[in-house]
Amino acid sequence: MKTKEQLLHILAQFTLKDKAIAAGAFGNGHINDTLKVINEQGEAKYILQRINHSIFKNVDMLQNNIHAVTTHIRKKLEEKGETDINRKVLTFLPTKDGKLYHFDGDSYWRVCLFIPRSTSYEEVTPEKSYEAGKAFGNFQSMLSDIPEGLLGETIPDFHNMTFRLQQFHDALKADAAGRADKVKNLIDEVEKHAKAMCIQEELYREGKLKKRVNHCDTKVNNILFDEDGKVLCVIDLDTVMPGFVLSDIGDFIRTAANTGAEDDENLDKVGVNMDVFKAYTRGYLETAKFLTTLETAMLPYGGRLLTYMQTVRFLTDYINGDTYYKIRHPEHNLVRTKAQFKLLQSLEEHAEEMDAFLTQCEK
Ligand code: ADP
Ligand code: GN1
Ligand code: MG
Repeated sequence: MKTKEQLLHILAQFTLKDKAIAAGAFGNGHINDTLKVINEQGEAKYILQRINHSIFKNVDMLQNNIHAVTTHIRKKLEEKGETDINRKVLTFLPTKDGKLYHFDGDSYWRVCLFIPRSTSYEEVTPEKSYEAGKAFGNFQSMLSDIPEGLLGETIPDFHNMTFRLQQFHDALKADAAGRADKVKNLIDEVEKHAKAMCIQEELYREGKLKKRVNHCDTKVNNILFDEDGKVLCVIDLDTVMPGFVLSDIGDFIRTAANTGAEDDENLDKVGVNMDVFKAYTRGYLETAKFLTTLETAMLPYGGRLLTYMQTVRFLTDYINGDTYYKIRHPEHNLVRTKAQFKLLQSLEEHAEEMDAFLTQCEK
């Protein structure tokens, strides 16, 4: 990591109103480095992020996407007569030479306003889940009329299950870390589920599913809530891009409707929290009015799909020798894989109950 002086020098490249005096690590993300920036009065004023350039290879596209998305949403909020808009959409600050990011010779940096009196959670109550459902449905609705072709795929094939399985098979073939033997049972489970988990791509080819602009990382901690438990803002916009709509219910169910943690070592704790699932679905259906009948019917499948996809992605990274996700110990990706797979099993056990709930919602 950079020294304090280096970080302050990076911050000095941006058009900040307040003088930055310190920046410290913040949040639990697996990809970028996020820092909270303090002013002379000790108040949090900015978020500084080092973009993970080995994952987001086209930083221009990435930052142009984010600029287009935040500008579009800001305009919608203004048209609706919303107040306190700087707490309801992220505000990125340009550099002194008018760029959307700063390159310091080896890393790419960006700065946005810190949203005051906001909190993100790793776990939510059904009440907050309902609010989150409405927020993500609304986020997708606001972006539904963004001009086609304006947003690029910041990570090509990001939520393409067929592609993720291809990467998994490539990892198995190379077995770079010599770990494949050790995880034979998990590999078998991945294979058993593979066909059923690739139906979105098939339905798309048949013209039955369309692509929409999605957030594609609707983890529970990518929402900021205010003091009253209401959603202020959807954050972490790196992966907002065209894809399949199920992504944005799937990742929330995967992270918020889990009675355990994403990397729980105690698998007995891992399982689906049906109250959180139901609350999210109710909220989401209220604002995601654009859904087709087929997409609506597939919402519970979205939870299983994203949990399966994450199982495959963590296992692939474990087999590759931990080259993608930040890890806190050598077996972290394996622990994550097992916890995700346990959640998948629980989601499968509750599939009928989820379908029945959906039918009831539609009446
Ligand atoms: P990552 O890619 O590392 O997940 P995020 O953009 O999600 O990065 O930020 C990590 C955490 O920092 C979030 O979960 C949230 O708690 C906090 N955070 C991010 N942006 C802001 C902001 N503008 N204002 C307040 N808190 C923020
Ligand atoms: C990563 O950046 P973060 O921690 O919100 C990942 C997501 C995964 C998630 C698993 C760009 O998200 O796709 O679902 O970890 N982001 C990227 O927790 O790969
Ligand atoms: Mg995040």
